[in-house]
Amino acid sequence: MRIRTFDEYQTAYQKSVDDPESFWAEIAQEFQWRKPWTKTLQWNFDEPNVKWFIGGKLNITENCLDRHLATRGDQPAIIWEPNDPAEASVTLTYRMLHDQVCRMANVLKRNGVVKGDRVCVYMPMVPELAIAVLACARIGAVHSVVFGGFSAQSIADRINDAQCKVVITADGAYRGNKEIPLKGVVDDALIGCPSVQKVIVMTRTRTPVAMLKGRDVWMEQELKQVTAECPAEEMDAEDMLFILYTSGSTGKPKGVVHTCGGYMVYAAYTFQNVFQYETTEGASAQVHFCTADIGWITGHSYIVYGPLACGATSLIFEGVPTYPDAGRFWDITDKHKVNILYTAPTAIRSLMSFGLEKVETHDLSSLQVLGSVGEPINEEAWHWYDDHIGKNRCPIVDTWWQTETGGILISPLAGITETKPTFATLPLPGIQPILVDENGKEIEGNGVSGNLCMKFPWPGILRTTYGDHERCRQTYFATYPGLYFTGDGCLRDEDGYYRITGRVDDVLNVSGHRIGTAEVENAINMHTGVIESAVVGYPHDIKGQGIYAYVIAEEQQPTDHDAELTKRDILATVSRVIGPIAKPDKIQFVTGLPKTRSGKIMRRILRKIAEGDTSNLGDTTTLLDPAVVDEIKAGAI
Ligand code: 6R9
Repeated sequence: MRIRTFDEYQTAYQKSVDDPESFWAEIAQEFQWRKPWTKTLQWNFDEPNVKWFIGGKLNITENCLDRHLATRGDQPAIIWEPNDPAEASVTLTYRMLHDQVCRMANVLKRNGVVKGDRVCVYMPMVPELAIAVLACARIGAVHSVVFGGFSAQSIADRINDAQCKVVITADGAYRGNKEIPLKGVVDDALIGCPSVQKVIVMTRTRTPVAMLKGRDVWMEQELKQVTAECPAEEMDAEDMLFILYTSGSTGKPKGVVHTCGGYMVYAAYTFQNVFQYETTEGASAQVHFCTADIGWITGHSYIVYGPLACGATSLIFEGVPTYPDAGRFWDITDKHKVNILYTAPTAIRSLMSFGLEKVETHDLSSLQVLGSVGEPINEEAWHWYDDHIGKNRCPIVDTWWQTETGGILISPLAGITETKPTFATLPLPGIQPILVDENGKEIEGNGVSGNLCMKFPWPGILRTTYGDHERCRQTYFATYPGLYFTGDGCLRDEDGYYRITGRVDDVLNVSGHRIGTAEVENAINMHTGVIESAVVGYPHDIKGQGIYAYVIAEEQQPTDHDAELTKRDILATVSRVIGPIAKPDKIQFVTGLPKTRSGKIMRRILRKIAEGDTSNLGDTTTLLDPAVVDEIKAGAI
């Protein structure tokens, strides 16, 4: 499964196109299956219906844990670095992790969880989060991890959509100098979640929490009641492994569904090859540090499943890049001799702004590979990363992919593919990108740009959106019939290299987090006194994109002081409804929005104004009331 040269890449790529089934079958054979599959692939993108390794039986935790015990039982599987550098870090070997996952799985069973049940996980970035996720997989329960920054309302929506039976959480979380009362947030959420029968609470911050008799149990006490004996449940390759909610251009976030067999094969294959992870055994195993939160797909695939399936050592960091100071990543790199660092452009840009002093005081010589993910990386950040972190000796892999794709689709292979700043470069074996114009017509050749689609399935592609298959079809497979539409715009240069230019739909990418403009608008509109709003993105130096909200308020002539207070209230409302990550950076009060005669908001115009580019707003004659444009221009922030 391991590619070592560019020639091998080209051969593998060609084979994956000529004969995808035998290509993937060969790779899948390297895993541990209880029963082999009878048919490798069955698919159509019309319904859509995609199935890989049909009839195959396995348990992903046997592949991530049990099968490593004989050869690397004493190798660190997880290294945990706490938020506070003064607190001791924790190392869990494969044997210890196996033991703890089995115990936690037994705790779930004790609390009534059976195969197929959905379990919501709302936890800090502690080893117990990875353990909870794997414990679900061990017994065939479906995990739905919700990022610790989401609000009670967002948790409730996700729990209700998936009808979760159990929630796993902690009393609180440390993030930088903040303490977040996770259990309190869960309590608020659960007021409206009748499906939840049990809440398992880990202690982390030991903040006082309400513990409801009959519903809430302490994780530590439960763990005392169980053994470390827990045979893995036999799963079908196409049984659901997890649901992960992500934002789209309309409505509420949708639950992207990944299944056991294909996801495992794809996460592991891409981890191994993109980062060129050396699976030398024992204490000298390479240390992989992915800075994402396990609440996002990057954490699922490249902190938990991909690395563990490959027998790697994965570092979990609880805190933030700037606490206690902006040298924290470099401190961790030095302390744990990190070999692979995988982070987001927004973090790089933020750390750049603190200057080199925090970098140069640390030994970064252990680094061998650098990765980037989540949003387009700008040239300046790419070079800073290359010059000052990698010291021009570490290949940078700019990895493009999505929650829906399960793993990386377009990326260099570290040290193998020649890189080019800001380019995700070439498709991985098995990936067949195609650029299309507005009408779905293929744009052939090089030196072209268009909307990025995929014309053939890979094992990690989403199977459905939970409880609403039609929505999955509509969102990804209906825009261009016969193709999977990514929602991204893309350029293919003269060398056939791909550069992702950003979303072409109404999805924002703020600090690498996906947020739908409609979601933010709905939240703003829930604020009393707001009549209507329109939200667009604008270029932001650190976050990549900032959120710009145009708001029509009932009170049309407020004093500056009142307007300021209302803005703060709107921010508080958005925080409550979605979470702090969705708070607009700028709010402009307007008396009207540019709408077409059919009532559609012309976001193109609002985007231009938000970008500060008002010289050429294009055709505004089709607007219902062209005068509002001048007013908005005049009041732009
Ligand atoms: C993995 C992840 C997906 C969206 C995607 C695209 C953007 C991700 C990128 C990138 C340019 C990269 N994106 N990686 N854009 N270059 N290397 O981030 O998943 O949260 O679902 O976001 O992020 O716009 O469509 P997700």
